Amino acid sequence: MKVYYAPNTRAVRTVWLLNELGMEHELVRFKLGDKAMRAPEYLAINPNGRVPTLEDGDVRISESTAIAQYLVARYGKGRLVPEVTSPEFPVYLQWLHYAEGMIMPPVNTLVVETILLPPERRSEANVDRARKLLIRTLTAVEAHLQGREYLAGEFSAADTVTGHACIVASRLGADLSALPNTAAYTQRLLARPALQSAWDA
Ligand SMILES: N[C@@H](CCC(=O)N[C@@H](CS)C(=O)NCC(=O)O)C(=O)O
Repeated sequence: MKVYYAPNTRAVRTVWLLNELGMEHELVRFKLGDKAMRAPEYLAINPNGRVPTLEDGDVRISESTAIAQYLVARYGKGRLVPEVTSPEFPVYLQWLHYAEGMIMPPVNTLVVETILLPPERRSEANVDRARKLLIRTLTAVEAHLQGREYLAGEFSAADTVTGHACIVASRLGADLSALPNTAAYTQRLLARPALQSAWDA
């Protein structure tokens, strides 16, 4: 099992889940901005030149949510995913996919507008709109977490994806002070050794 990884990226989700499952893996390390991520050798593996990519024998997947779904389906042995017949299963699917569908689009805008673009090309209007949208998407997480410790019953693969997105959003400046359930949730996740070692991998 090989993971193409860079620190502080969505690749943390994959390594976190592998750690939670206790699965051995090899890391191919990049740093964001490395020319090697756009080199023909890596583009042949991931045509977008992004991380994560998972290789498992002949299997190659490069969407972090799909990787999570694959790992628990193929190797979870029932762990980290609710039973298909359980009422928590559709809840799990909803929140597993929520990160890439809803939280990450405004996060991507904030990364571009506050980190990647040179100052003269940044737009305050884009930043304001992205911040408002991000808070709206996190407010839905907040309401869902009322009375819950995790997104879908017990800790699950959905937390390694959408929980990671909540942590990234707060690190990018999303103010969680009015979102106490989400703030407590991110602290709960950050206390997990499997996440700590994925972050420092
Ligand atoms: N939807 C993809 C997004 C992958 C993605 O955008 N990864 C970022 C890091 S979080 C990346 O590799 N960026 C490098 C670049 O754009 O050069 C996923 O969920 O895996």
